Amino acid sequence: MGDLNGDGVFDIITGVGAGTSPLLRRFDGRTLKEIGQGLYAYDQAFLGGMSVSAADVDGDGLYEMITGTGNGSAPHVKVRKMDGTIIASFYAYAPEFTRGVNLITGDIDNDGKSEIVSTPNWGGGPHVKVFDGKGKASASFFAYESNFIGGFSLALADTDGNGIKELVTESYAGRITSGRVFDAKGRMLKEWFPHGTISSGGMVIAADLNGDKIDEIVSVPLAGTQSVLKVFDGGLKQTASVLPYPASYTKGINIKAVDLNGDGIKEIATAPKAGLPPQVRRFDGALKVLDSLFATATSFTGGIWLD
Ligand SMILES: [Ca+2]
Ligand SMILES: [Ca+2]
Ligand SMILES: [Ca+2]
Ligand SMILES: [Ca+2]
Repeated sequence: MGDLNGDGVFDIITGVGAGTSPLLRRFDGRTLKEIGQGLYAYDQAFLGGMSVSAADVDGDGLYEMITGTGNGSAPHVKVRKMDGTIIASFYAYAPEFTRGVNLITGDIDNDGKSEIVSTPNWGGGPHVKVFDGKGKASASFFAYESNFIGGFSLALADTDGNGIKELVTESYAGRITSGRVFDAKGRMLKEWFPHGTISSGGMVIAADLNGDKIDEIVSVPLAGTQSVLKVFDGGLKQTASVLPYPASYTKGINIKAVDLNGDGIKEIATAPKAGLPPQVRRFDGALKVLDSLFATATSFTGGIWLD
């Protein structure tokens, strides 16, 4: 989401998953009416899905729409103004790599313009690249061993409160589950092990959960280990942990930081990935449970995605 038309309200941009043409649509956040017509981010025949992000990459106060191709195409990134005009178009990795590219955006060098941070989809190695809005790379580094292809989770977090976000990673399955913090140039600042010596991997998100302008880091293990949710402070010290679901549950949790009560401080929403009724729970930064709801019929145990 991002403010596309400068009215101060976040607008909604939607992409599509694999299996259908890569249609990009814009909706006014105030009226929920579609802005203009949907447009194809890539060739209409491409059915590999796409990643979509919104960020102000040129510092004019309006958000641009940034897309990356999904599996089955060269790793093609396009940056568009709200009216659809393409202002950058580039390959994040060699065009021979056809598993797709994931994108995350944020201003990580504090110049008022968002960078575009790319990672390859699974199978592409832990190669992180940082681009400006024109597609010029400012950093390129491996977050883990270059031959590690298990994948990893990536979040942007200001862990020291200096107003500049760092890159925080957590490795997926296949090595000891390692959390790492990098600066915008790819220099590793810290490493920690959020879940001891497990090798099933974990995922991270980051948000300021207590309003002190330092982002907390939230981690959950992937499937295969007890699904415990942990919060770490900017110094990577664990400050809270909770089992959102029964202690025997090991199939993994989707997590998302959301500010549902509008106080400017984010809460954490959780949902089981599989094998449990679709109970979404919400916790504050100290992991005190705030509320629970069932996203669909309680008999459905296929897992719930949060967005
Ligand atoms: Ca802009
Ligand atoms: Ca920047
Ligand atoms: Ca920082
Ligand atoms: Ca904080």
